[in-house]
Amino acid sequence: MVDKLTGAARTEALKSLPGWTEVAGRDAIKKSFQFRTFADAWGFMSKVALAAEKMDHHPEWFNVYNKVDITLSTHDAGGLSKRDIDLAKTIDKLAV
Ligand code: H2B
Repeated sequence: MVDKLTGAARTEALKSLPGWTEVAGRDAIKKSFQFRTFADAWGFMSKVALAAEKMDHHPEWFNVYNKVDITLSTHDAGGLSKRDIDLAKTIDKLAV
């Protein structure tokens, strides 16, 4: 069972993630990524997909052409957990 992130640990974790914001109306975070082309966006998504599978933690995402909107939440916990923070950090590394 995964614990939801709360209190100071949650505040600190969110501070360490530039560009990620809390989603209104649900316990989740989101960030939008923009690339030069669809191929670049898809390449990024492929890398994220492999990393997510390895971490056994998966994004909710939406792609149009060169844009990828990603939402992270832990379904098993019913909200934000450390697993989302770890995946967000991995995603940020793969976006550069
Ligand atoms: N991804 C996300 N975002 N939330 C989860 O709770 C989750 C997941 N659970 N990926 C994992 C898979 C779980 O279903 C497996 C059995 O570990």
